[in-house]
Amino acid sequence: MYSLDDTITAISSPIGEGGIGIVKMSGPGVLPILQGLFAPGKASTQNGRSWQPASHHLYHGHIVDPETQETADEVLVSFMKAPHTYTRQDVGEINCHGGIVASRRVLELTLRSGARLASPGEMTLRAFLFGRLDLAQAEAVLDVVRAKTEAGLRVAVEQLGGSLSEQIRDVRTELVQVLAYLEARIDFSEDEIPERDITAPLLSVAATLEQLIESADQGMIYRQGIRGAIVGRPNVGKSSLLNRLLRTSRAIVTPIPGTTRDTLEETVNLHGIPLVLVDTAGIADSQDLVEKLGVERSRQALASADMAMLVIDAKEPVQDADREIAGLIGSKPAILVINKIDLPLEAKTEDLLPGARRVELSALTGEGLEELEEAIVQLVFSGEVLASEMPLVTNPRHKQALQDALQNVQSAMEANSVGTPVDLIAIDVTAAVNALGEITGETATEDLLEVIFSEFCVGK
Ligand SMILES: Nc1nc2c(ncn2[C@@H]2O[C@H](COP(=O)(O)OP(=O)(O)OP(=O)(O)O)[C@@H](O)[C@H]2O)c(=O)[nH]1
Ligand SMILES: [Mg+2]
Repeated sequence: MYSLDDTITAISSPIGEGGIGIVKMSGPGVLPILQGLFAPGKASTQNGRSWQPASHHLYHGHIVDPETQETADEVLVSFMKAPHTYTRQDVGEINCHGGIVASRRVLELTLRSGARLASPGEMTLRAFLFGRLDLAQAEAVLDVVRAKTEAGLRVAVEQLGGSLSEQIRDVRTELVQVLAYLEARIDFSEDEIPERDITAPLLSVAATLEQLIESADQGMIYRQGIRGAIVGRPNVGKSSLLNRLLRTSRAIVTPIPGTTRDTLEETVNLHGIPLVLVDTAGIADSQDLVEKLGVERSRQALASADMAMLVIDAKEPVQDADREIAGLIGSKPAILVINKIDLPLEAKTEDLLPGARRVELSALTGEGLEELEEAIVQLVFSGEVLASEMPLVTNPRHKQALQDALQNVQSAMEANSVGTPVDLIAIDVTAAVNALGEITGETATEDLLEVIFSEFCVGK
C-alpha cells in the first residue's frame, strides 16, 4: 500500500501568507532534483548540476525553472543525507523567500522534476516505517503540532521523546518473558522446564497498566481539552460570563432577552487545560422560529459538553425554567453560577443542582471570576492532579489498548489461579502482548496506520 522508494514533496509551512514557505522532500531523488533546480550563489541562473552540498548545511541561491531558465525565487536550501534525517531517507528543504505563491511554484517544479506529492502524514509515516519513531511517538508529532496549551505541549513533547513508549516496552518485555516460559512449558515436559511462578510478574504488569489507564483521564484533558457549556434562561448573563472568561468582548450582550440566538464557541487556556467554552441561547419557550432553533442548539451543546455552567440571576427568585434546565443537565458535572451579585440579592435556598458547587459572581464587575475558574479546574481533575513519575496517557486509542491488555492479563491470572492448562493461559498473554504492541506499532495493522496518519497535515 505504501511506496517508500520514490521521492515525495510537500509544502510543510501552513497555508496562507507568511514570511517564508518551506518545500520539503524525502526520498532517493532529493539530490538530483535539487541539483536540477537550485542555482547556488548570488544572482546565478546556472543550475547546480555539479553542486555537491555538504549534509545539514544551508545554501543560499535561487530556484531556476530548468525549462525556461526563469528564476522562481531566492531561497535557502539544505540537503540532509540519510540516515540522520526525519524520515531516515535523504531529505531536502527549500526555504522560499516569498510566501505561498512562490512556494507553490517551487513545489510544482519539484513535481515536474519527478517527485510525487506527499499524502497527509507521509513524511512521519516514513519516519515510523524506517524505525526513526515508533507509533506512539509519531502520534505525538501531531499532538505537538496541535497542542493548545503549554501543559499540553509539554505532555506531547514527552511522548515524542519516548517516555510512554519506553514504559510500554518495559511492560511488554515482562509479558514476553512470561509468554516464553509458558510456551516452553507447552513444548517440553515438566521435568525439563522447572515450574515458575507467573503470578508475581502478571500482578506487577497489571498494576502498571492500571496506573497508566488511570493517568489517561487527566492526560486526555491536556491533549483534547474539555467542552464547557454555559446554559441558563434568557438574560441571566451567559454571554457576559463568556466574555469575562475570554477577557474579550466576543459575544453580543444586551438587556434584551433572546440576544444570543446561536451557539458560539471559543477556547481559553485555563491553568493549562484547553477549555472550549460554548455560549448558548437562553433556554425558554419561544414562538419565534429562529429562537426555537437556537434553543434546540443549546440543548445539543449541553448534551455534547463535558461539563455545564448553569447560570441563574441573583436578583430574581428561582423559576420553573431554571429547574427545567437543571433537569436537562442531569448528572453531568456542573457548577451553579449565581450571577449579578452586584445587585441586591434574592435569598436563594433552593438546591438547584444537588451536590454541585455554587459560585456567586458578577459577570459585570468580574468579582468571583477566579473562584469559578478554580471550581472548573477542580471539577475537571476532581481535585487531584496526578503527581506520579509515570508518563501520562493522552490518547484514547492508547487507553483502549491498555484496557484490552489489562483485561487479558487479568484473565490470564484468573486462569492460572484455577489451574487452567498453560496453552490457554498463553493465549491471554499473547493477546495482551499484541494489545501493547498496537500502541508502539509493532502489531499495528495497515488499516490502523491509515486511520492515524490520515489525520496529519500534508507536509508533516
Ligand atoms: N448588574 C449586572 N448585570 C449583568 C451582569 N451580567 C450580565 N448583566 C446584564 O444582563 C443583561 C443580559 O446579559 P447577557 O450576557 O446578554 O445575558 P444572556 O444570558 O447571554 O442572555 P441571552 O443571550 O438573551 O440568553 C445585560 O444587560 C447585561 O449587561 C451582572 O453580573 N451584573
Ligand atoms: Mg447571550
